[in-house]
Amino acid sequence: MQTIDLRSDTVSLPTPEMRRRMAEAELGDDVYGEDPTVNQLQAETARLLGKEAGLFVPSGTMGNLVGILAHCTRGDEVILGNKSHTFLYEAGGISVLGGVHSCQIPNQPDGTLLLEEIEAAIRPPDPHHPITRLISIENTHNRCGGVALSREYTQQVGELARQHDLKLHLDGARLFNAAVACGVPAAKLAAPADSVTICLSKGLCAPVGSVLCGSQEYIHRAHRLRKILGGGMRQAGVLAAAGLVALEQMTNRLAEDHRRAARLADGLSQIPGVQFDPAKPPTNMVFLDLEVPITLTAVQVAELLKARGIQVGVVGPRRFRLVTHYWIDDAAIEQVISAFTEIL
Ligand code: TLP
Repeated sequence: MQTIDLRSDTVSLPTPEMRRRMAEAELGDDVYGEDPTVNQLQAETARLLGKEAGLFVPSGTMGNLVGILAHCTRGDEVILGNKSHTFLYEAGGISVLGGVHSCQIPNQPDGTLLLEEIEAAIRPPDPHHPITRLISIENTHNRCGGVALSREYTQQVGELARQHDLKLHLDGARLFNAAVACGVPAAKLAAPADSVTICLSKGLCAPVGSVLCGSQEYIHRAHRLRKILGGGMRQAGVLAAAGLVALEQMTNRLAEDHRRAARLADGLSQIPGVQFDPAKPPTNMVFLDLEVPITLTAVQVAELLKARGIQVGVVGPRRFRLVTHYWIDDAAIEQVISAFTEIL
């Protein structure tokens, strides 16, 4: 039985073209800066995001960690959302390894942080306090349902950061999804940020890797931090080759995943007791809750779905996350709707 895996877009396998380019990639030792394919990926990502330089890292988690540590030193503070991936799901790395304190502000349902709340969180110069150094935002925002932050909002946060002499980091793990949803190039969404991490291995299907981008000088610092963390890779061009295909061929098709997420929500909305939060999937994520008259728990439903070859993310006692990606086609969406309908 072929599995329909909606747990995350991270489960997406590389495309045949990626496997071919990986096999044929020109390689060198990237710790010496000599892997031409890695260099090409870094330059191409930086160009697409309108930044001076890029750094290939093994994961989005390392991209954010290196990205934040390249701005902050021990005792500095980053202002971030209480639902941000960095705060919730990166094992506290910025504190554990960098001694960076975090100030968590409530994420609004649309993924934003209120500007007045950011401003109020900026510390006065007082030896009792950590030193506010950085603001970090996320686009699309995972735990807020895959919502995209607008260009205007990001600009406002960027202006606020500059007014207070702070830096802005953007966790753009799914920035290309946001670009599609907002109808603007990714570079425009990244422009107000001093640094941005994008992931190649989520909706873009590459097997491994993220790229952190920023100024030359910033990436120079980040490069050293990546080495400290053990992220200096050798013939990494074999991975970067897939990343190049991701940038060339996969960013332009993400609207398909968004369309399928919308169809999935539409089909599931016919089932009494199924509720959506947000009400309409903004990008490739569908968050749904089981309400009365449904009595089954999310775990029970997930088991019944699994027996039918469907895997979903359980993110609460009565809550699921379903993520569409390249390997989920229209037929799979209809199959998932039918399976949920039968079970519930
Ligand atoms: N998110 C994963 C899980 O960790 C939750 C997922 O399945 O969505 N930033 C954002 C916004 C992310 O969603 C993720 C991964 C990361 C960073 C980290 O990327 P990786 O998994 O490559 O370290």
